[in-house]
Formats: sequence, C-alpha cells, structure tokens
Amino acid sequence: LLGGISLNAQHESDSINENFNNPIITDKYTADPAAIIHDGKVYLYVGHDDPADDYNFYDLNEWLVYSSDDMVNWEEHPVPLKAKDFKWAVDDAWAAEVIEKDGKFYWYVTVHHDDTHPGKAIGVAVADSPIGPFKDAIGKALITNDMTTEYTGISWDDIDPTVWIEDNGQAYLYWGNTQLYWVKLKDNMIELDGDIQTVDLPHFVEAPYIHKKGDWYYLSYAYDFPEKTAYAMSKSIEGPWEYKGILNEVAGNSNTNHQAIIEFKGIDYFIYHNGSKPTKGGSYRRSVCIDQLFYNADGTLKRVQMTSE
Ligand code: FUB
Repeated sequence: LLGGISLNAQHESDSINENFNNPIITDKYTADPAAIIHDGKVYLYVGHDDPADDYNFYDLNEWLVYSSDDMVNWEEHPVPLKAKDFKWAVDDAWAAEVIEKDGKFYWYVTVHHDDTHPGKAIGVAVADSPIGPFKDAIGKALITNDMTTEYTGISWDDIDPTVWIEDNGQAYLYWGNTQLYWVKLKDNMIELDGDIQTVDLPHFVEAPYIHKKGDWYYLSYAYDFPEKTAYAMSKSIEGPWEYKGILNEVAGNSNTNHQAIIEFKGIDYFIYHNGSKPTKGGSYRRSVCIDQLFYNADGTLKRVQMTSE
C-alpha cells in the first residue's frame, strides 16, 4: 500500500491516452521539443527540420512555438526566433529550452558560432511573452566551445541546454554532447556564476533534460546512438545522480531522441520526436510526438509506451 492506494490499483489506472494524433504537427517537420506551462497553457518550442532534398544532416535555421490548453489541439504562432537573430552565430537552430523568471522568458539555444569561437555554442534570447518576439539577450554567446575544450576537444560538445530554477531562485544550466556539463547562472540569467562542472553518466550522448517530481530530481538524456532515452535521479539538483535505466527505446526511424517532460492538469507527459511523418520522414526530417509518462511508487519511471509507431 502507498498512501492507501494498492500498487496493483495504481498500475491498473495507468491507461494510455492514444488520442494525441501523433505526430502532433503534420505540416512541418519538428524536432527537439521543449515545453513550459504559463497561464493555463502549454507552450511547445521546437526546432524546424528543413533540409534540402539532397542534404543529409541536421539542417535547422529557426525555432517554432505552438500552444495548447489540452495537449491535443495545437496553435502555431509566428516564427519567434531564428539562428540568424544571434549576430555572432552562423546557423544551426539546434536544441533549445525556454524558462520563465520574474515575468520574462529566457530561451537557451544551440547555434553554430562564427569563426571567432569556432564550434557549437549556447546563446540566450529573452522576451516578455512566451510567444516572443525574442531577441538576443546579451549580444554574444553564453557558452563557447573554447570554455570546455579541456574536456572533450570536440567542437560540438556545447549543445542542448536545459535550465532549472530552484525554489530559492538559483538557476542551473546543464548541457552537452559526449560530456555532460553544468554551471550555475547568476540572478540575471545571462551570466555564469562559478566554474563549469561535469557529470559522468553511462552512454551519455546529448539531450539532457531536468525535471522534478515530489522531492526527486530527474536527469533524462539521449543514450547511445541510435539514441534511446535514459535517466538518472537525485535528491539534489547538483547530484550525485544515480543512473536508473532506459526510459524510451529508439524512437522509430530517427537516430536521435530528444525529450521534454511536463505535468499538465495532473497528467504527466513525455514529449519527443521520431521520423514517423509520412513522405521523407527520418533522422533529418523529424516530427514531435506526445505520450503519457507514468511513475512507480518509489519515484522511478515506467518505460514510455510510444503510441506513435
Ligand atoms: O536537432 C539537432 C540535434 O539533434 C539536437 O541538438 C540534438 O539533441 C539532436 O536531436
């Protein structure tokens, strides 16, 4: 018994909602979902996969924003941000994440830096509304490749930011490819506060995502390649993180797997992408999908049952 509810009864209530109409967006290819809840609505931020027919890599130039109050019907808003909005960036609107603080919305993004700091970099844009317009908050990168060269020596390790704000207002930025990094942010959200730290997790590739349920912190991430989603748990945002296992299998027809996890109106959601969209769907033409997420009584996560395949 857990709080008067038998575990069996809890399992029986784990019914899967198959009404998301996966993939949820069918007129564009979308990838790398992130989501926030604001004023009773979910705002979904995605990268726009838009490769030319003969181009076989992650070719994204802009991000898109959608909103919904039921997780099924999504409204698209005007394009809120492009990689070129960062004057110091060349292109590559890769994975990004928005967080609200003191009435402002901060969007941490991956882009490709110009030759002054060659390699991937993390920038931050800011807006007064969850749908923008967003503008570069600092006029330069927050994280550049030269800041982490000592760890991997590769030029694409500074990607995939995820942000978290503690109840006391302290913000944390986690990010990385091959090596997972984290650093505190100052109260203004646009400056680093202290040294960059590292975390080692089994088969870490990229796509870290932080969320919290009760007093457990969860750090989910892309594991191996083609990517599954794995996760670790901790009682502190600074770790130590205990690896807990696989959360989601390789998401059909896509080598990458990038998740966001939210609770909305009492239901837990696992938002991810796959290559399922008919006609040309695949690793470079991805589509965002949603499925329900279920917790075990001890806080561990049940494997996601993808309804999108
Ligand atoms: O969309 C480009 C890259 O692919 C992202 O930054 C990674 O997380 C992977 O999904």
